[in-house]
This record gives sequence, structure tokens and C-alpha cells, in this order.
Amino acid sequence: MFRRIKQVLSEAMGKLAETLSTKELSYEEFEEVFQEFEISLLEADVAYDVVQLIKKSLADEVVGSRVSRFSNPAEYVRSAFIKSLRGLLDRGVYRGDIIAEIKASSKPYVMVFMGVNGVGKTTTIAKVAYFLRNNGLSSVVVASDTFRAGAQEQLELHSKRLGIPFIGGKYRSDPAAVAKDGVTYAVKNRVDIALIDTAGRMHTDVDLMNEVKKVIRVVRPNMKVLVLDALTGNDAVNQATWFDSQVGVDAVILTKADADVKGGSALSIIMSLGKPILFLGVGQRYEDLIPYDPEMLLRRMFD
Ligand SMILES: Nc1nc2c(ncn2[C@@H]2O[C@H](COP(=O)(O)OP(=O)(O)O)[C@@H](O)[C@H]2O)c(=O)[nH]1
Ligand SMILES: [Mg+2]
Repeated sequence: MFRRIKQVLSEAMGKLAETLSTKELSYEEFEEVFQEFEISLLEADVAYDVVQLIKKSLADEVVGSRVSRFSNPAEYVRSAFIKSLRGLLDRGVYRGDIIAEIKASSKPYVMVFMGVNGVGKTTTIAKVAYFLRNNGLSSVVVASDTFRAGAQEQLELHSKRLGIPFIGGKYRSDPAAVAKDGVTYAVKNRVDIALIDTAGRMHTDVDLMNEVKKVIRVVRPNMKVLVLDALTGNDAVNQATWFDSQVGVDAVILTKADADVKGGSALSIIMSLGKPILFLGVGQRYEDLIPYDPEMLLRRMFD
């Protein structure tokens, strides 16, 4: 992750440090350096709008500035870059403490996972259950995806491996009824969290959209989580807008960040979502789910 972005940043910082002098940096000088940087960012899959955001925030930091004779231009430029990217990455921070919120809530805390086919919903639910257990919280996983063949078995297999309860339903049965069963199980057995899987759907699937709306009406989740695939770039942002307008999105989990080798696709999604990001998926194992943390991402880009 961020392999290419890291290189691009490093090159741009070098150029800018050369340009900076004891004289103030003009906007024209900044633009000249940025031009090449702009192309490299686009080539690393950063979306055009996000390139413009980065440009603006960087210009705010460095235009009109000068380095004193005694300071190090490279250091100065590096902190300016970090500061401007931090500002953009901070937009994705979830401003709560999910573990504390679950502990404080009445049992069970209900999370519904939604998203397009193949983004990683089912895998992510297993990872979240694993994460919660490591934080002392019990889960039941609920397969309200009664639509796709094999979806029940896939989640059940994870539940067996993890040793956590599973509630499912018959193929093509009502997803809302399965979700309700899952919550009822959690209530009876004093399970902390019900994690509800749903069938993948595109915005064109009106029937499936209505189904997820019904699931939400019936179980009234504490959190509606949208799962997005880091490799899908701008399409992920469109998916978020769509799901938000249909059912409301409380938080996002961005999967497959490990597969975005250049890093620009994930970066663009994070910077243009306008939704809090709970976790990043960084691989196929249960451990491969990390809380979203801008400082960690900055370290990957700059260290
Ligand atoms: N590399 C990688 N693969 C992932 C990640 N999350 C999910 N996957 C893979 O993506 C594929 C689809 O996942 P699945 O959970 O079935 O997606 P769903 O259709 O949304 O339920 C599977 O092969 C997963 O192993 C991740 O964070 N990194
Ligand atoms: Mg699935």
C-alpha cells in the first residue's frame, strides 16, 4: 500500500525543497513544481478532484513562505506535506470509540453490513467478530444474505472457525426475518453484538435495495456500515453517495487496501468520502483488519 505514492511524494518534496530559498515562494513557482507532481499523482491513481484538494492544501502551507538561513528546506517541506495530507486524512476519522460505545449500549448492539457484490462484506464481518472478541466482546454473525448461492455456508464456515454463533436462513427466504432471528438470539443469549450480513446490491437492484431497507426497519441497527473496495476508486465514492441517499451510512470499512499497490485509489476514497472510516481491510486473514488511523498512513507514506 502506498508504494507508488510514497515515491511520488518523495520526488515532489525534493523538487520543492530545491526551489525554496530564503526568498518567499510565489504561487507561480509552486505551480511549476506542482505540475509534474500532479501528473505523477494522477498516474498513481489519485482522482483528479483529490489532486486539486492536495494542491490547495499544500499551497496554503508553502506559498509565501521562506526558509530561514539556518533551517533545513527538506525538513521544512516534509512537515508542510505531512501537515496538509494529515488535514485531508483526518476527515475520515471516526470521532467515537466503537468499543466503548458497544459496551455502553443496551445489548445487543446491532451492525448491518451493506455494499456491492464482492467488496468483502462477509469476510469483513468475520474479521470484525474476531476484532471484537479480542476486545472482550461477544458476537453472533447473521447471514441475511439469502440471495447469493453459498453466502450462508461462507459465513457459517467463518463462524465455525472462530467458534462464534451463527444464525442463518433458507435460500431465498426473507432477509429481514433472518436478521430478526439473529437479534432475538443475541437478546436471549446476552450476546454483545449482532453482525448482520446482507446480499450485495448495485443501485440498479431496486428489489434488493428495498430488502435492505426492510432489514433496517425491522432490526433498527445502531450502526449501518458500508463496505467499500479500495480498488474501485471513484466508483466507491459513488456507491457511498448512493447508499447514503437510500438508507443512510454511519460508517465505512475500506477493504483490500493491501491490494492497492500504488495507493492512490485508497487515498482518493478516504479523502473524498465524507464518511467516517472504521477500519481498513489489509489482507485475507482475520487479523488483517486495522482501525483507521491517519498517523499510521502518514508513517507509511513518509517514513
Ligand atoms: N486482499 C484482500 N482481499 C480481501 C479483503 N477483504 C476481502 N477480500 C477478498 O475479497 C473476496 C470477496 O469477499 P466476500 O467477503 O465474499 O465479499 P462479499 O461479496 O462482499 O461478501 C474474497 O476473496 C475475500 O477474501 C482484504 O482486505 N484484502
Ligand atoms: Mg457475501
